[in-house]
Amino acid sequence: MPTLFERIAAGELPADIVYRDAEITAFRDIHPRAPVHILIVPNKPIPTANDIADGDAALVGRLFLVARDLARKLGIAEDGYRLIINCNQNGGQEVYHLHLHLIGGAPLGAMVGAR
Ligand code: DGP
Repeated sequence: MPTLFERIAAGELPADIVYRDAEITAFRDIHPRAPVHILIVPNKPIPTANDIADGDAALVGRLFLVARDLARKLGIAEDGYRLIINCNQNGGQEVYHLHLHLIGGAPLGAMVGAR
């Protein structure tokens, strides 16, 4: 059963795609937490950060390069932004397909919410 994000990457489900190549797709988060909120995903399913294999090093590195380029393209690079990967229950992960959140366009406040 393909994951939600695998289906978006394959073009089977609609999304506001901002970048796509053979390995990586980036699209706007459906529930944005800031003026810019992009999800950058590998096209192949890697469920969580725990499941990143040694052989995925270049692919995971490229997620960050795409984030860097999108931050510039979307005009948030200079003011700054946050990159987040949530893992499993305590990390608040909702979709079990690895994704890098690129969030910016406004001051983001504390790194982690108050307890
Ligand atoms: P996380 O908690 O790290 O697993 O974040 C999952 C994010 O995915 C959350 O911010 C909302 C977003 N999301 C969930 N379903 C969809 C969808 O169908 N389309 C889009 N564009 N984003 C989605």
